[in-house]
Amino acid sequence: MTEEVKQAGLVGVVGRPNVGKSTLVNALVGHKVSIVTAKPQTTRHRIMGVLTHDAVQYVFVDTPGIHSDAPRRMNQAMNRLAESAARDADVVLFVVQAGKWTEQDQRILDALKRLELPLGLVINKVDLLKDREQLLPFIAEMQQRAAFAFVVPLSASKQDNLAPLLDEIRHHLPESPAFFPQEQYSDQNERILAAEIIREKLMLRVHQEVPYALAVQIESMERVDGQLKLGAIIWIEREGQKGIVIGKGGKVLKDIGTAARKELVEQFGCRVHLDLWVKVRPGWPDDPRLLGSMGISSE
Ligand SMILES: Nc1nc2c(ncn2[C@@H]2O[C@H](COP(=O)(O)OP(=O)(O)OP(=O)(O)O)[C@@H](O)[C@H]2O)c(=O)[nH]1
Ligand SMILES: [Mg+2]
Repeated sequence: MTEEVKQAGLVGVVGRPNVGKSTLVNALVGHKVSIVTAKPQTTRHRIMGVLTHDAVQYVFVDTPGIHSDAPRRMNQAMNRLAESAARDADVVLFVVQAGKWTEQDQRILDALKRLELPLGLVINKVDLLKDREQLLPFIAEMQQRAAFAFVVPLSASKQDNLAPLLDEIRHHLPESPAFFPQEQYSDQNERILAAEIIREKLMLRVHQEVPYALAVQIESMERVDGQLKLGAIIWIEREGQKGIVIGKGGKVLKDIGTAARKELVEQFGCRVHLDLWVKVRPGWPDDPRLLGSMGISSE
């Protein structure tokens, strides 16, 4: 039974890289809508995760982590994406790590305050605190920094204390019909979803050696006799990175393909045939055309 949605709105999820924004959105929505890795700068798109619950539709907008050291076009585009997602929101969640405050956090907070929108503070990763008693002074310190509409300490990865956050958010969402059909939990099209799944497996496997200079582009996608046939290009910046991504006898690329295919089968619910190619394009993170074709607008 679906019940009529009476309240709906956009919830911007903003913070520095690696604080757990995507983990939080996935946990709140109850589906993996956004990829997660232990490395900063995992999210590159603005991704909507939708939760429809108790006559309320929450549209969470996951964003790339904002970072001030952004010399490349791609990084600047990511920062702008995050800023515009915050501007368009009905309520903004500023995500920080429990017990940790950096200059980067301060800069983001200063920018968010200027938006004059309801701003909630999410203190994530409380499970990492050695001593829970550290939490109260940290909350008090945060409340000195801004007049937050609410403060919720939680653990996104342990799914601890999520319900109180939804409750707080609900108070700031306008009366509105639903934006998305109730069963829909993401706004991503299948091409981006497929590319993201492959990029996650790639990052998990070779990020150490090829930091940040990785991108995945779906070149072909068709359904043939109930099977999804995908052709994807892995873009790297330098010829020297090819050997790392492909591996001895093609082993690394094969493992990435196997891991990606497994998750693609789960997500798309059908058999999947995946072809991966590795190509070199020097300076791709500065190439507006390639960024555009990957759904990253650099304008
Ligand atoms: N211990 C702990 N780890 C967490 C928690 N939430 C997220 N993480 C981990 O933190 C790392 C970063 O998580 P992401 O969700 O990718 O972080 P993000 O803020 O989306 O990062 P970017 O997309 O790079 O900006 C991953 O290794 C997560 O598993 C938490 O509540 N507790
Ligand atoms: Mg992320």
